This record gives sequence, C-alpha cells and structure tokens, in this order.
Amino acid sequence: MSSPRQGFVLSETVAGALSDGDPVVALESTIITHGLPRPENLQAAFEFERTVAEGGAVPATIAMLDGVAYVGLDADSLERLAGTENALKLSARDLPVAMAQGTTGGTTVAATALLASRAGIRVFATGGIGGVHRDAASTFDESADLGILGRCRITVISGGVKSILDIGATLERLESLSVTVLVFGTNRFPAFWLTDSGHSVDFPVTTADEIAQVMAATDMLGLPGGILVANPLPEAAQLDPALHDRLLAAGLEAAKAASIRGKEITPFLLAYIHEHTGQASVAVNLEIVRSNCRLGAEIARSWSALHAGFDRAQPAAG
Ligand code: PSU
Ligand code: MN
Repeated sequence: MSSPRQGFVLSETVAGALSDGDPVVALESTIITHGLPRPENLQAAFEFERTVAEGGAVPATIAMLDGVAYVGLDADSLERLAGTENALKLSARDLPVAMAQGTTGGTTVAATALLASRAGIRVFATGGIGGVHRDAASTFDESADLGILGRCRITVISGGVKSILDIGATLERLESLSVTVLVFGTNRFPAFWLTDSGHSVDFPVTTADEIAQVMAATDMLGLPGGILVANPLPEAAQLDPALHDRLLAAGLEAAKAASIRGKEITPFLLAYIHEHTGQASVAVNLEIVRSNCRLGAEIARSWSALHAGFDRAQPAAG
C-alpha cells in the first residue's frame, strides 16, 4: 500500500479550512476503538464532531485505515473504524508499522498530536491523556503522549489525567519536558472523572483568548512543544468520589491479577471501570469530551482571529 508523501491524507474540508486560516480542531480515535464501549463509540464519535462544528470550528478526526493515516474522516470511514473489532491502538511509534503493514487502528493522543501538528492543526480536543503509570518506578511505563507533547506545537484540551495514573509524577514529567500546563477556570488540576485531583498548577486561565495568546507567545519564543489545557468538570457533574475510589482500587487489583502490561493497561482499566459503574462513568466520560470539544472550538476560533490580526498587522513583512 503506497502512502502519500507527507504520511497522511488530508480531507478536502480540513485542507480548505487550514488554507483559509479557519478554526480547526483535531480529534483522536483511540477513544473510539479502545476508550468507549460499542455501540456508544460511533454515536460519540459523531457527536464530538458535531460539538466542534456547533462551536464554529471544523472537526478533524484522525485515524489509520488500511495503512493510510487520515486527517479528517468522512462518516463512512468513521463507521468502519468504530465497527472494526480488532482495530489496533496506535501510538506515534506504531504509525510507520501500521503504514507498512496496511493495518487499521485508532490513534492515541501521541499519534494524533503528531499527525495534527504535521498537518498544521494547532488545537486538539480529547478526553484524558496518558501519563506516568503508578508503578513506573519499576516498570518505566510512561505514555508516549508526554514525550510527543514536549515536541509538537499543539494545544491539547483534556479532562486532565485519570487517577489510574500517578498524576503528581505526570505533572512533574510535563514540567521536565517543558510542556506548558494550564487549567481552565481554576488552579486545581482535574483527575478526569473528578473535578479536583488534589494537585494544583501555577497558571489558571479564564478565557480562550488568553490561551491563544499563550500559543502565540510559545511560537515567538520558539519553544518546541505543546500546551496542555486541563478543563475540569463542574463538581455537580463529576463521578461520585466514593464510587470512583472503590472502582479504582478494584480495577488496579484486577489488572495486577490478570498480569496486564504495557499498552493494554489503559484500555483494561477504562473497560473495567466502565463495566462496573454501569453507565455512570461512560456518561461522565462523554460529558468531559463534549466539554473539551466546546472549549477546543472556542480556542481554535480565538487562534484564527489572533492570526488574522497578525496578518493584517504585518501585511508585507518578509
Ligand atoms: N486516557 C483516558 N482515555 C483514553 C486514553 C487515555 O482517560 O482513551 C487513551 C488515549 O488515546 C491516550 C492513550 O493517548 O490511551 C494512552 O495510552 P498509553 O498509556 O498506552 O500511552
Ligand atoms: Mn504505556
């Protein structure tokens, strides 16, 4: 299977929006293949795209189909991906193998961020990002999401980091990698299902315009990496903390008992928690991603507006 030169196929809609300087928001697909139960996953994938569109930005779902990486998927492809039972979970380093072997899979935050930034997309909305696992001191298990965020100019809007991970260690690694971490509306870093992880950050931000200014300053300084925006749920919408703590402990035990390792750990724990909360954790999960899609669209609009301003301010420069 031959692949296009730049390593991905850009949809016409997304290409048009990018060349016009219109707002675009990238969306990942591991959440479709491994993060949500079927058949909610397809409905959710459509809904995330709709939410971005209603927010005034063009959605660009990114995934690998038969060895071709797509930036911007049409409805048929999205349906095929969501229905592919043995779809792979593809991090950045897996992309070249999938391309060579013609396989199909969902792209993780790392893989999506890489492809999006190569395509010129600056804003990416997701659920939770990967991070440092709780036993990383002995297993070295740290998601490639962190390293890629340290190297790609992209702003990722997330619900923070799930408590299945070591959140404190994840924040430390983001600091080491010079990833700017912002929390929307507060300085309390969220733990995805929970509004407050118990960790705080130095920089709360309150508007999308402010985030776009941070992006512009990142460019001016030549910082190589990205920005992580954590967008906490309001307390009334979070998962019941007592239920959360119980399930987390049981899920971690179950993973250990089943000797789950490496890239299987995150999907295993997510499935375990989804299964054992009935619909409660799935509903919270969906609300988080919707909320991130809304904020992502807003940031993408601020970014476009700021850029239009730059272009007017420096018409013939260079
Ligand atoms: N965390 C979540 N939901 C997810 C994932 C992480 O709360 O769906 C997915 C994302 O695609 C993320 C990936 O990039 O898992 C991280 O996997 P790993 O820890 O194996 O790098
Ligand atoms: Mn891992």
